[in-house]
Amino acid sequence: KILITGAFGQLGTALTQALITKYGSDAIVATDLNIRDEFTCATIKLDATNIEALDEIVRQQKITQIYHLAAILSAKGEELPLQTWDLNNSTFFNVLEVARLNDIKKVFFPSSIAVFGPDARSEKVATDFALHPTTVYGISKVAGEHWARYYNLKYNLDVRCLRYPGLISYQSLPGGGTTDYAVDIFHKAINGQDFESYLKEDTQLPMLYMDDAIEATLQLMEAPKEAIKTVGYNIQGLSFSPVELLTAIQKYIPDFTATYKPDHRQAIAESWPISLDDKPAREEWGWKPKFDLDKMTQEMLKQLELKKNNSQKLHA
Ligand code: VAH
Repeated sequence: KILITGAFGQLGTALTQALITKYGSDAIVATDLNIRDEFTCATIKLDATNIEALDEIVRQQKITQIYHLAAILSAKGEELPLQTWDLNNSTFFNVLEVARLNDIKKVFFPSSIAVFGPDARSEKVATDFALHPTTVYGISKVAGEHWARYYNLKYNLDVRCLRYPGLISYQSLPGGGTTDYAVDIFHKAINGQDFESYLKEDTQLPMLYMDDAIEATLQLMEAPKEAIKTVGYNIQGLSFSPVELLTAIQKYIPDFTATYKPDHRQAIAESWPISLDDKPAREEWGWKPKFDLDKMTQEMLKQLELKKNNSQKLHA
């Protein structure tokens, strides 16, 4: 059975559903600090900082794989640096220890482009470029990659990591990230509201539509162990700036407008790459994105329109 921590976060909401669709509800155990009746699988309240509680669920539910998604993201992390370091690091350490002691077959650790720093602010940053993170979140992701490598080498624990760009999805609102503007903007467009961007209009960032992120995650986790040669794979979906995303949306909602009021997240965004080289992911386990800016924009607007109509019917 597969255990997911942080199952109700932005990535967790979509990935848990995808795992249920692929393996069936009985094969999945969704956990989080705050749970909702949203999935057809077992859903259990879990504080992942509590190693005994985690160990108990792993043994009781006969878990064989763990997807550890619980974490505080980049922007929120800068408001609570010590708590973020402690929560992100101690929860992953608990997952690694419980996995080692319960002979877990595979562990997934979501890393991030946040592992890079300002010296990597360029195009096609290599997977083996120096990691000089300047956010606590990024530091915790670099530490996570090193712990993954350590447990792989010392205990032969099969821990696999992807460095996600900013994720764009319709299933839930993101929380505490620097790339969240690229999700919020679609909600504003659908609701006929103007959009205020907390990043400068020309700030390019690597992004990924959630379907591609899910596909990459399942491909990575299904690949034969000998194919995995890298801890922390770069994957490049698409890179765009707020004004490029606005223009893509205006193709379908012409009178939609935006204003730009950069805040503390501008400096975080400028410390990350513009785009990534993802040759290792393509060559070692067949990574290949499907969504470009226009296809993602169409899909997001369609899905959010559907959600809006359904909720209106519900409340009619
Ligand atoms: C964040 N969405 O903004 C996350 C992600 C690359 C960005 O790690 O913190």
